[in-house]
Amino acid sequence: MKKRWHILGAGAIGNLWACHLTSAGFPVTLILRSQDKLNSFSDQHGIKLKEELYLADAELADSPYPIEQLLITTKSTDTKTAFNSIRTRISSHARVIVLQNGMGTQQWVREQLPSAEVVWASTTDGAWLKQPFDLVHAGQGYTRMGIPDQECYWLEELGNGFLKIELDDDIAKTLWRKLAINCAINPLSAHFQCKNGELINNPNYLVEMAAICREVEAVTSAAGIKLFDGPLIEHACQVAELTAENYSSMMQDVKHGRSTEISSITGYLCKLAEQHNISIPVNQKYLKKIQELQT
Ligand code: KPL
Repeated sequence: MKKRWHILGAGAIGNLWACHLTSAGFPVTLILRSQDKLNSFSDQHGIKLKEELYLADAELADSPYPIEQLLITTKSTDTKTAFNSIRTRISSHARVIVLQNGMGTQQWVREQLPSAEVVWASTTDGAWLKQPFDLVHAGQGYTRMGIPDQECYWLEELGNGFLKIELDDDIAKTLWRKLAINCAINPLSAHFQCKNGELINNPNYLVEMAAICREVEAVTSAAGIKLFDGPLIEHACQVAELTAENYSSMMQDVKHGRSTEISSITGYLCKLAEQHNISIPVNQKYLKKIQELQT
């Protein structure tokens, strides 16, 4: 019998991974936020995806069962509160995967669990929930995962479901690349309330995107991080083109009045810029604009 995975964060990616792990033969438990959510889960006992029902269990954070394997898919900005709500249940030698946008929380989780194996992960899969536990896998991507400067043999066990998984021996760089692209696309699309594709079709937006990219490169090169071979703006434009018809996660959060991940995306970059004494006024401007929308 394979060991159970607990999933903290039952948004679209958490649901998608619950289906993947179930299809790979793991028992899965979703840790839900409220009794209402738990009641609505209990009606179907699983997650619907493409006419199939993937059976899983669900519980609240205060359930007594110990956690040996934990996948964290909360929004990066919710991580600390969610983690603290189950902290006493997590075994000190647990296997943990942190699969999120943004940066900062991966290091934080590792510090909280010094004897655990904490894997960092980044995905390009696209998914959304039609309603709770009724999932659409909108874009087949891949998930890269690894532990910085360490091998992790058990990750191979995870590859038998339907998602594409790649072991990454430079996961910190992968997360940086994702962060750089998110800095370029997310705040602009959220501010202008537009699809990703409009950022490259509207010359005024493109000028802003290019300025953001130059600032990101100034910070990463001061911090000794090599992003891409070519300029960041080229990669950001490629992603905007490939996802032209999509609304970024931040644009959707703003549209629905939800909190955004700006503090662990542009906010993380701005903190690093400050440490290196680099001025990044365009990123600062959008950090402030998006923060203002949330207050
Ligand atoms: O990761 C994304 C997001 O929306 O958060 C991008 C790459 C911008 C695709 O929309």
